Amino acid sequence: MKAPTSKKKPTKSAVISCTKPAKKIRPTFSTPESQVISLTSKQKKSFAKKAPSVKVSQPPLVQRRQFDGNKGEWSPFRNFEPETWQNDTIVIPLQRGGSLTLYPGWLSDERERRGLVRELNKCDLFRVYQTQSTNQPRAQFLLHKQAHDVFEAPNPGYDYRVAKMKAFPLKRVKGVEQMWDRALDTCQVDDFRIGANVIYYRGSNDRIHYHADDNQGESVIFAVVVNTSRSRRCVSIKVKEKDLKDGDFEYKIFPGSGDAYLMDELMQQNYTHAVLPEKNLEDGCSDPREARVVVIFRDGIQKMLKDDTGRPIYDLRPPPPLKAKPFGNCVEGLVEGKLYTRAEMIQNGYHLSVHYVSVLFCL
Ligand SMILES: O=C(O)CCC(=O)C(=O)O
Repeated sequence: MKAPTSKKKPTKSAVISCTKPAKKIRPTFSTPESQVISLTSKQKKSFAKKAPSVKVSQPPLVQRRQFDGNKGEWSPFRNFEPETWQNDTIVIPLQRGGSLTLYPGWLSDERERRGLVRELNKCDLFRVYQTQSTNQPRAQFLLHKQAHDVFEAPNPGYDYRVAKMKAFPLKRVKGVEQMWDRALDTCQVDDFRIGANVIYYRGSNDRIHYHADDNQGESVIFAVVVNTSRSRRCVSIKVKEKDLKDGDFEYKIFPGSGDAYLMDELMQQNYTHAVLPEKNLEDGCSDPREARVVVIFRDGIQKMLKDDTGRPIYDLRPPPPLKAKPFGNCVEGLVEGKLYTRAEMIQNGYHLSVHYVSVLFCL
């Protein structure tokens, strides 16, 4: 694999867009249309109360903090002005190995981004996967050039231990198909052998925990942020090893709509990353204004999958929060002595009750 570089000429507007986005190319659609329409009246009231006074300050693109081995503590997070620029990209070499490259304004055409969000809202391909019987807090699917139209057939996929995700044909989402070759060019690879993974964070509570993309020999992980809120989501990057060394860095990046970033294989060996949740609404519901759509082009080892462990979902509104229910004979739906699966208990919020262990059995 050749070292990924950008062939684009430096443009001032792109450089500026990483800290002070140019109004024209920045998206103004921090809440996708479909989600505005689908708000409950309670959520609308909560927005109405907040809306006039909310000033969303845009975070810088990168922040970092350093570990002081003598004191055994971290410095505060500080804005990071990278020294290494290649054309209009920012290359951050990571001292434990690997690198992170940022491409501010990679998908700068707002119409293209809006079109893709509309297409995704209508595509009916999203699925939710489970980790230990709990729904992962995001919706996603995979696209691949070689995937068959018949979903039941063995298809290329992404198997990241807890979930097996089989690809749909790339042509099913024209907006991603259009981006594919340009992404290949930026990453300087011949193909994305794992595919393009579309992830939809439906609201503030949708997220991805700390992990490394090291399941299928991932050598290129190129994330294009199609849509995010003005406050942007934080992608946090930490050293993988528990024992910290003097001088270790931790990073926070805040890619805006249209920005992209690339992680390499070595980074996956030495660091973990996460997309952190944002603040929920006052009533505890996940805030749909914090929805985020990202397309992740992955190269690595191709794997054919027979099964997919996801469940299709057609409603991209944030799922309701898990509720704790008081225990007692009057608890709706709860039958004393009945057996419940772990998933049922979590779904209904019974697991949060301090008494459930005395009468329920978790299978
Ligand atoms: O949404 C993102 O920016 C990152 C997603 C991610 O961490 C992953 O798919 O491995």
